[in-house]
Amino acid sequence: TWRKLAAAEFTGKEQFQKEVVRHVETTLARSIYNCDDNAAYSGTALAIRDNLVIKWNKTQQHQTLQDQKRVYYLSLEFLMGRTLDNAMLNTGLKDTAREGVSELGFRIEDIIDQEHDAALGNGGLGRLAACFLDSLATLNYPAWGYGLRYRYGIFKQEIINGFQAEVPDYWLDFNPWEFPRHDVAIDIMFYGTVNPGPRDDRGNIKKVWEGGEIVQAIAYDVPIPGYGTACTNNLRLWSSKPSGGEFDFGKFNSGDYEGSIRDQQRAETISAVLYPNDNIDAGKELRLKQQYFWVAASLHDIVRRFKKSHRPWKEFPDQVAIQLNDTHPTLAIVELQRIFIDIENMPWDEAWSIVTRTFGYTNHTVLPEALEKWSVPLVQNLLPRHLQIIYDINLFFLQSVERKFPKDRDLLRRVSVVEEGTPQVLRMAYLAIIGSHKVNGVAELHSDLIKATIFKDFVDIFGTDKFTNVTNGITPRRWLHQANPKLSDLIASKVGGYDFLKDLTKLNVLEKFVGDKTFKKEWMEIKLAAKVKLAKYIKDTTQIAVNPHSLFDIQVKRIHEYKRQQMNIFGVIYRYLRLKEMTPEERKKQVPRTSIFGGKAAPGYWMAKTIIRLITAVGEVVNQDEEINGLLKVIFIEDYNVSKAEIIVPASDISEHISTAGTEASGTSNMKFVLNGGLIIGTCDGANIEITREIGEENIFLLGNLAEHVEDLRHQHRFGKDVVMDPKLREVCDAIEAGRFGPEQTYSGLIASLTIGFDYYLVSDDFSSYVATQDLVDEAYKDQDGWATKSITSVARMGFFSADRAINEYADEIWNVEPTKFPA
Ligand code: 26V
Repeated sequence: TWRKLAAAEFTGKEQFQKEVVRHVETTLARSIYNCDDNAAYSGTALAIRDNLVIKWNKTQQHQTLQDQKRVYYLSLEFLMGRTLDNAMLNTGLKDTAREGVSELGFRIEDIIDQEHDAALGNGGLGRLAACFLDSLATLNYPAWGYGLRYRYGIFKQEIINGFQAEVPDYWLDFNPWEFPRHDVAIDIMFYGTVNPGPRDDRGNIKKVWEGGEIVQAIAYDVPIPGYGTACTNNLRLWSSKPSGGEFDFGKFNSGDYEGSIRDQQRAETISAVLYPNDNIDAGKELRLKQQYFWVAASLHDIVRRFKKSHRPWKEFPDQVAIQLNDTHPTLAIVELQRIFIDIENMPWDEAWSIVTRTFGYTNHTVLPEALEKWSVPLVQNLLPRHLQIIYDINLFFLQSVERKFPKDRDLLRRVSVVEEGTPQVLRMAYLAIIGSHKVNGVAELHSDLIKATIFKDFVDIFGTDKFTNVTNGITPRRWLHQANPKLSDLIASKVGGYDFLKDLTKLNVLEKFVGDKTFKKEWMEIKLAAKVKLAKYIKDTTQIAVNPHSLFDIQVKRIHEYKRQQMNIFGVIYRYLRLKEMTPEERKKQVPRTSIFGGKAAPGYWMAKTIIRLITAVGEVVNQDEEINGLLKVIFIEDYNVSKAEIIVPASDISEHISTAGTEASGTSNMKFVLNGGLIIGTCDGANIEITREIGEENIFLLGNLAEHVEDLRHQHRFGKDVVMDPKLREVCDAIEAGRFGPEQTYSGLIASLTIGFDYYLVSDDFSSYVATQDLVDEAYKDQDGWATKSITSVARMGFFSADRAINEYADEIWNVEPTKFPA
């Protein structure tokens, strides 16, 4: 009977419509006579969700039956954005839905637009995790993501009087994409003490961690549909709540109502908010609590699943691959070792061998301020048993180093997990390296740099084979097909259908058509339409009119000194000063430009906030300067996020990726922009280098000093005699200091960073190259046909940057997993 009654997916428009209406009427208890866009979104989402869930259940059953090795991707951030559109496209239901809702009186675009972004991440690292989930499912890999279910994602950015203000992002009001699993509840302990316990089988006195505070982890599951496959993987997010009931009834009954709720709140605080820092480590206790809470719950889950297979422990690494997305989940290494030795009574060496064969560690940054270091007293207090295990891991590691490199005391000091100082701190990256079998960087230059600099000693100790590169990638489903359907359709019409979305190297067929006049025209019309759409968005949100025929120059990413938005805005000021000097005749020859910025500053990052203020202030001056007459507009797009990126990315003529060489590990928006036919102005940094290699030097505008010269230049800034600022940059600084963009004091810190701050990010060294390269961009843009050739050729050569390629490399080189075979 059950089998006969099993839920079935709907097919076709009528059934879809019936499901939408049923959900609006019964699931939501709303009248269909006052169904607005929002109710229509809910109904549509719930209908699509039903089909997704059926696939999801089948996938999970099938994967369990197949009993293959699984991948677990541990990430504190999953920057998912919206789900509905992606779910419809991946399951092939979008046309059905479009027609279905249209007959009900709605536009699918309006419905899609109702959804709140799932913004559980800061930037590149979190979005990479989301792209990887899409690829894992699309390629049929049995994979789970594990993360935290933050009640508040990254804050909403508002621009008030030109300055950033932060507003909480409460996104869970209506979230049809998650399924609470109240039966998957795991007790997690903090604090407490370690006491001697009974003897184990080998006669050693056991260490017992006890008496701590207990918090419960509740699983929330999110289905992750692959594109054009039934495979629907699982993203499991943990939410914290107090263990054992909502209230302390003792306190409650004695009248201490507030006290009874306080414990509840303390527990719930753990998963309450995403830390909004990107590339900066603040070392806060709550953050460490988040990390352990999530890691412990995830490992408990993974170990429990393994135990159900009744295999011997030594087969654990044949069934389980765990990838650490940066050092944030490094405690997983310690926790698994603890489970093995304290709970499963395994000897240390046997346990450690399993642990190290299980984990892989991905490094995403070389910036010293982003490398996690936890204070020893903090860890001692919160996780006393883990600290002991870390000391043992470190001791055995240092002993092995001593055997290999006898009497090198300084080497031992350098590679120790424990860094001396007051207080002592734990270097989490070192622990991650020691506890993993592979360590990878995210672009070639970055992987080379970590081997040559921050992890050099570890290459000497472990050998070079432990270190590898997997260049990042992006999912072409969301970043081309979903964000830019017209371009995707045009490409499909030339390369023989939509197979390129599953094998992006098929784009190379496009090169045949670079000489095709009508194709080129259509190509450029699609770009213009994307610019018109962005211009409309800008008009609707800022009231500023921008000319869609001007050159759209876009830099959207987190605001950070190393990413050098300051260099961009200084360049804009320089351009403005030149335009002001010109005669009307000279002005007529200029290429009109719209400089578009977007991105959030970490709330405590004062310099980044000053840079935002300078951008908005320049906009205020330039946009209303009638003399300039539309030759230059400066726009700051408020609250840049994934769904806004989907509007912005298709609309660039040129995008900026101008980090100081050697600082941007990879960058991924660079790939998104090029895949959408935009060109790049950028430094020789991160994935820009590989993009150049793939698309050809003639198709990218490179500028600035190379990574290999950065150290020398910094040294010169600090110790060189008579360091003079680049005269063009001097002129810009003078204009700022003359108060042309508001009170000069507002920017004194920013100017000081270039002078008495020794210009750490080398703006002064790269500025004239930057300005000259922007002139080349103008020249190139005057030749629209040549520009179109560059654009098409670049897209044709972008196949390498699919996240599918990256995931296949991880699967082969690091995880040793195979895709699941599904019955036809
Ligand atoms: C670090 C920290 C430190 C502790 C507090 C919160 C926090 C949040 C995030 C991070 C990690 C920053 C590293 C990161 O996002 N790296 C970026 O990773 C991208 C994907 O690999 C890469 O494309 C970017 O170049 C890189 O900056």
